[in-house]
Formats: sequence, C-alpha cells, structure tokens
Amino acid sequence: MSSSTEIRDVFAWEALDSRGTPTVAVELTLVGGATGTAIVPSGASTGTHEARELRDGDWRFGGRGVTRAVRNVTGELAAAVCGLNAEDQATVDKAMREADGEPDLARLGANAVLAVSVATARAAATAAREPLYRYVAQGQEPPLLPLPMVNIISGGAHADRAVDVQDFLVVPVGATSFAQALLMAWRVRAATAEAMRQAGFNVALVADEGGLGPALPSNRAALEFLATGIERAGYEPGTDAAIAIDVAATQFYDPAAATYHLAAENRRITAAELVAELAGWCKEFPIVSIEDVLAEDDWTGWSAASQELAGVQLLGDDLFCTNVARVKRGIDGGVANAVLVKPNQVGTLTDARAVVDLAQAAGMATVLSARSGETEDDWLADLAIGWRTGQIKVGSTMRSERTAKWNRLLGIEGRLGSEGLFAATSALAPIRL
Ligand code: 2PG
Ligand code: MG
Repeated sequence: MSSSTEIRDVFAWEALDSRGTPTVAVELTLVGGATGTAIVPSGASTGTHEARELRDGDWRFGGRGVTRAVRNVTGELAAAVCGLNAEDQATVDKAMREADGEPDLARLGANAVLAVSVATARAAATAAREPLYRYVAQGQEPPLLPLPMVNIISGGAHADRAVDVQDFLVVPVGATSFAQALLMAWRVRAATAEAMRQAGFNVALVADEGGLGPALPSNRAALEFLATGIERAGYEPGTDAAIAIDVAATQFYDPAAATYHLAAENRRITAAELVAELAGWCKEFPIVSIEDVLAEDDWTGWSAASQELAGVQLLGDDLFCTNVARVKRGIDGGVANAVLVKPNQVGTLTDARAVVDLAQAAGMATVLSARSGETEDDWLADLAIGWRTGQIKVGSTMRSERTAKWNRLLGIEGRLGSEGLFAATSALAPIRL
C-alpha cells in the first residue's frame, strides 16, 4: 500500500514573471490528496556559475518561452519523482539531479527542477498540516524573522543602467521587529523619492525591483540621495538606518581590458581602484554591506578586498552562486564574510539549504535573496524564517511580487507574537557577538 505522502502526480504550466517573461509553475499532488504549488523566479544579472534555465529559443516570447521545461516537468521529472516520499526532500532532489545528468541542470532546466523541488516541500508541509516555514525548519529551531535589506535606488541591469551600481538599499539596523523594519524602509524610500523629485528627477517610474531608477549623474549621487532620505525620514544614519549596496561588478567588468567600466560615469578603473573607491564611500556613508564588489571569478581581487573592507559585510552573490564548492573556496581563502543565497542559482532546495548550513557553520552571514524577475509566489519568505538565514533581500517596498514576500513575513511575525525572534543586527557580518 502506498503512503499518503508519496508523490502521485506532477502538473506544470508556463506562467509569466514580474517582467512579463515566461517562467515555470508546478502543481504537485500526493497520494493522500495534499497538493503543493510553486512558481520560480529568474535573474537579469546572472552569474556564469549559476544552474541553467531552459528556454525555448524560438519565436514565442522572444525566445524566452519555457514550454520545453514544462514538458520536462510533466515528462522526465515526473517519472523520476512519482512514487517517492515528498517528506524526503533530499531523495526527491537527488532523483531529479540524476535524471538531468548535468551538474548545472542544463538538460531538463534548473527552472523545471526548482519548481518541482519547492512544490514538493509545499505539498509535504500541507500533508503535515504545518506552515512551510515550520516544515522546512524540521522542528529543530525557533523561527527567526530576517533583517531585510530593502532596495531604494536601482541601477545596472535593473534600471537600464541609470548608474552602474545595481542596488542601493536601506538596512533598518535600529528596528526591533520585522514590521518596524519595513515601515522604516518605507519612510526612507518616500523621503528619498521626495528629495529626488525636488532635484528635478523623475520618480514616477520604478525599476524592476520597485526601486527608484532615474538616470543620476553618478553612483555617488545615488548614495547622497539615499543618505539624505535616511536623514529626512528622521533617522540617525548608521544607528537607525544604514546602507547596503550591490555593486554587481561582474556586469561592468571588461575581461579583455581587465578593467571595470563605469559607463554612466565614462570611467575605466582597475580592481584596486574600485576597491579604494568603495573604501572611500564606506568612510563617508553609513555602509554596512557591499555585495559583489568585484567580478565573479576575480578571487585575487576579492581576497584583497576582503582585507581592505574588513569592517563591513562583504556579500558574495555571483562570486558564490549558491554553490557549495565555491563557498568552500571562499571559506578556505578567507574571501568575503557573507553569502547571498538564491535557490534558483543552484536548482534544488536541498542544495540551497546545504549552502546556508555550510556558510553558517563557518561563521559567515547568510542573506536569502529573491531575483529581479519574481512572481506572486511567497515561498522565499518561509525559507528565510525556517532556515534562519538572518537576512533577506526582496527588492523595494512596492510591486506585488515584492510585497508578496514582505506580506507573508508580516503575517507570520504577527501570528508568532513573542515566539518569533527578530534577527536584527546580530545577523550582519562581521558578526558582532
Ligand atoms: C542580485 C539580484 C537581485 P538578479 O543581483 O542580487 O537583486 O538580481 O536577480 O537580476 O540577479
Ligand atoms: Mg547581486
């Protein structure tokens, strides 16, 4: 007799993400009738070492259709996972990896695999009559509400390269709850928008993640507007609200010339010069976290940057690509002190969780992150709490694909009451105990 948590059926369809680009949606049904759905996100500033999405490459949706990935879900992946116990996530994920056969999941598509992986956890949680965040915590730890870093100004691939640095974010370091952190971010965004409007910039249009994205004269101008926004919102810079940036340097690295090309400022600089510039910004602005300071494979430059910028959280996104081997290399080489975790960079929940565990065991901070192409699905919020990542990055305080995650976190925090712990600044690296 089959168990009620065995996977019985996997259905998939082509849905659209927040950029209007096709993505994979899955509904998975267990023998006992419990179901789990999942829609997966997609990045724009993707790293070379990410797992591979499968796209159709034909006339539909400018080649971005995912009908082949959808067919792989209902075909080969369904064949691999039907009959397996959904409560055994590791076995389900392993079966999909074996069915694909490629380390980067390029054959069946990481978009197809991740959708099944998340839907499996959802269905198992439903069968266990538990919310997803409790189910993925496996009963071991009390739920931890993450400290958010919230996008206020966008550049790079998310705002038509208005400035070169991709994200200017606020970190509400003085908040004592998640709800308060979000309110603080809202106020900083409003005050920053007002300052920009007064300076004659267009703030009516928002970037891919809901941030402000006017064509500013320089990266420094963006920092100045954000610092002004923090002060005008009535916050003490660095004490109440601090700044994080995602340089996303891979995006403007020119390998042929081995330089970083700040196109918006018409400058070409070396890795050392870029790091020196970042160090200067850290002296002038209340910056607590810098992501992707240098290009994804510049381990030597990253190593030097880790010395130069030792006082702040140095967060590896393209550098680590949610990949255990790359995070191990970072740990061994003392490169970076925090890991950005994006489940779709690796393709399965089991592998993403392994990265969180490895990083935390080595004393690194972890930031769970959405992608610039997101959906209304909110599973990321539950993972942040259940996996106790301590920090989360979802985008700005507007656009429904962003607020879906914030709203889920707000609801869980409200329901948990005093049982829910807020990570606050203890989540930031370098960890100050
Ligand atoms: C990043 C993410 C999210 P994308 O670089 O950190 O902001 O962007 O999903 O485009 O890779
Ligand atoms: Mg990034």
